[in-house]
Amino acid sequence: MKGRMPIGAAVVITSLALLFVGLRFCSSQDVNYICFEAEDVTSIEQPMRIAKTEKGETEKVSGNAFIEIPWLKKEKDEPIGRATYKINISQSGVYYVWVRTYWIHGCGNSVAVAVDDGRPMVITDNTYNKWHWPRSTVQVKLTPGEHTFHLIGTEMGIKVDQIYLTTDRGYVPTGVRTPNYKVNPKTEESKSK
Ligand SMILES: [Ca+2]
Repeated sequence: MKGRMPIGAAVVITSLALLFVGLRFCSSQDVNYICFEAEDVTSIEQPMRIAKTEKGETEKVSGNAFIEIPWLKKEKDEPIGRATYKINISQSGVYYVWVRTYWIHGCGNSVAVAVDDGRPMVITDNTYNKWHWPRSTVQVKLTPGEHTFHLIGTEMGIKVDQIYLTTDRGYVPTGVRTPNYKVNPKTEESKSK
């Protein structure tokens, strides 16, 4: 028996080794995310439009601007706008999609998102008169390279401040997030000049 490791110790060491490998594996699969301003559009179709925050508004809005669909008279089934964003993904993976929204009531509490030619998926909840991130079950599989993200109007009276795509399944954004991505970097530069 001399020189042999007790079974208990071997199990512990093996478990620790597996845990270590597991942690290494997890850390090598870096969480990737992109967060950008909803108003930083590549293109936008009316009546969806870019709006600025007004003086006296108490809740913080990132970039002091957002996308909105105003209330208007429209024909049934008439499109109510769409914003598109050219985004560059560096790491492939399943991305969980979040949008920071403001709903006024139950007749204006949804927006749809789609990526490339994918089907639109609706994000909605019942939190009103407050900027928030509705709990989202939207996920998209993305490959590295350029993709087109679509924000599609489904109801009027809605606002969208920020968009957040993350490979971290458990992540839940809160408040205003710091954007780490510019859809139109040149436009931003020329604006600041
Ligand atoms: Ca914004």
